[in-house]
Amino acid sequence: MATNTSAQTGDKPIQLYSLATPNGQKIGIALEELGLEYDAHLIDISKDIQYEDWFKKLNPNSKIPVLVDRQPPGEDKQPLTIFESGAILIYLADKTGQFLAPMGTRQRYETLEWLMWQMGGVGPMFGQANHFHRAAKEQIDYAKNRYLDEAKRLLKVLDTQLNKTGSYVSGNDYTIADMAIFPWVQFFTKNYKEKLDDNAYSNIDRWLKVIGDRPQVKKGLKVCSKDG
Ligand SMILES: N[C@@H](CCC(=O)N[C@@H](CS)C(=O)NCC(=O)O)C(=O)O
Repeated sequence: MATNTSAQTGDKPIQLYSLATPNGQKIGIALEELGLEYDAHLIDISKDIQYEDWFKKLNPNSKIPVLVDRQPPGEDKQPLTIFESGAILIYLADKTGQFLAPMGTRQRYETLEWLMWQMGGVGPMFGQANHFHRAAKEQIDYAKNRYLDEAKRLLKVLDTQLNKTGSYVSGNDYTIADMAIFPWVQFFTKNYKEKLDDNAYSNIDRWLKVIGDRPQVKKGLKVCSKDG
């Protein structure tokens, strides 16, 4: 099978290598919200493109998303390559001064706390729940229950937090933490609706609607989608 040896590139300042999975969608949403110019390159992980040498040079961990910025801030004008969706969100927020409060403010660390909660909890647990319920070659009840229970617990934590703030995840402002959590929670509550208690997450329902109605979010969710 012929494989690419170098990264596809376009002429925009930012090059995004991604796929419209929840981890990829976070970055599509952020780029649309920030109004930045970018070229989007679809990486089909079902075809193992992430294991090709050119991609491993961008991310040695062989996972989407990856972002290359040819116009990074600061003295060093060399292109900046960055992987891990949480790191990319912090980078874009710092580059533009939007959706993350400035250094030293309490608000910044509250947002980062919830961003890390998504990266260390929601992503891995929802991902494993989905794997054992939908993709695993064997049916392993222990694993199915363990990850589904943990996903439900995390949803309850989020619902309680949204009840407390009455608006967005880390307070009154819409931030990169909302952008990171939204695609995973939307995916999970849609696909596992029959396994979740009815009306258990009314604060999440409100928040999903507010964010899901944003035109930038609607557009961002489709970036690098296989459906075009
Ligand atoms: N912690 C990483 C997770 C990225 C990740 O798991 N990406 C998946 C798609 S959602 C992937 O590229 N999987 C390909 C593979 O595992 O081979 C991030 O948030 O960027």
